Amino acid sequence: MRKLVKEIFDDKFLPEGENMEGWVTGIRDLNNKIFVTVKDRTGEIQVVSNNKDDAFRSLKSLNVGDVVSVTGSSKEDKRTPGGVEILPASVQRMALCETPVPIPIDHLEKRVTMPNLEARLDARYLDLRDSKVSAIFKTKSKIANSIRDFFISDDFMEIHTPKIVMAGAEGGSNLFQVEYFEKDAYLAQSPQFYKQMMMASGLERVYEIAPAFRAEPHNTPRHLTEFTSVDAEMSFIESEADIMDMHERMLVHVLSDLKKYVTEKNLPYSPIVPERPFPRIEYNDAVSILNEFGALNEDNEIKGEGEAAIGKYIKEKHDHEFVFLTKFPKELRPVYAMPEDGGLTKSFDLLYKGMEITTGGQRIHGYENLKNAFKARKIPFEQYSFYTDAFRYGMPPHGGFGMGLERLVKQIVGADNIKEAVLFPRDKNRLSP
Ligand code: AMO
Repeated sequence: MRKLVKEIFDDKFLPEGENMEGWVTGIRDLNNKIFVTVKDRTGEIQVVSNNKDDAFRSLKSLNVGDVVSVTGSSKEDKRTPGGVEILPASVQRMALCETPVPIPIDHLEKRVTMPNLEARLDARYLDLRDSKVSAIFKTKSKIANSIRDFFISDDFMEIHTPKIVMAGAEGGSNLFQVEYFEKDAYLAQSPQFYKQMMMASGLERVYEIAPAFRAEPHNTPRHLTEFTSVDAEMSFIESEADIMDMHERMLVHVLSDLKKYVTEKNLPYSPIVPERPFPRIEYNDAVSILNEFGALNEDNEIKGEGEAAIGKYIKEKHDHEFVFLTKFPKELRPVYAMPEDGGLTKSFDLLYKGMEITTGGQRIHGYENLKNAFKARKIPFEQYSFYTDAFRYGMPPHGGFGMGLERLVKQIVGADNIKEAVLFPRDKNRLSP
């Protein structure tokens, strides 16, 4: 029966006749003695043999990357990682790893310089054999689970909305058009319209974790053409502050869960569990601060560099990694944002370590108000009746947020590029694998 490396380490022992199975990660051949490391999903163990053993020749014929089954006994040795090594009785190659490999996989743990990202993405399955890389996806999976836990415990219901849609929710030019029989359709930029329509359904609190698509022509470290959008929408709010409170609680839950997880799994980062409430700055005040630093571009909009400067300012002033930018000017927000006096809206962005990870706010819920907002922007209201009709039959005050999962993961693991946080990322040039 197969024993996992962790079980062998825990028991300090591989019972005779039982085997371990995994990938060869390293071979040290000293002619009359050979050391082979084999890794499974739980850890890496050393197999040692000398030239008098039957298994010696089989071990000698292995390539790094091969899949093997090793049967034998074990010996405790404090000098080896895990404190146990395997003395093989037989070694069977279950699958060959062809040579040369497309990216270096020898001694992955000790990979000194990482091959370039594009080469790694082309051979992602091999790249993931590096525990530093797989750690990112363990983290992402753990975060997605914690988000679900949070929403379930807060009485939110998971929904699944269409990704082939008739119209974009976020405006702008970054819509992917698809041929849909005789019609034009688009890939959904956001579940915005649908999660809002659910507010007229009586279900009150919904969330979705699903792909969203944006035709981003620029290859930047923070944009993908396909990303995972974590969306929430809830009814009967008093203002956007209710949404910010809920979002804070979600992130505290996620980061404290993750803190325990990284310790347990020995992952190479240590997230800080944020104090509540998170710092909040009104958008226009942030603009003034940035003007003082000279960190704004000429259109006076807070973008990448401005976000980084605000993040730094908040870290220094409040020792906090998060900051809400609130009360965004109307012209920077989509039509559905709830307006407020002074040309502002009841909407916010959340920055984490100097990068936007979330947008949210209160939405317009009055049918006539929505109609006027469409008119003011010269958007043809009738074309959106599939959405706006939901506001005619009892739409409660509501709001929500959309958070980019990969942006959150990128910031937690400290990756330079958001593509590090996607198994098989998509950008303008990459459609494969
Ligand atoms: P927004 O367009 O700001 O808002 O998107 C919400 C969050 O999604 C992430 N994001 C992206 N991540 C990677 N690559 C991209 N190209 C990309 N575009 C967006 C960001 C961003 O903060 N409907 C609103 C949300 C709401 O108000 O509920 C929306 O989509 O982290």
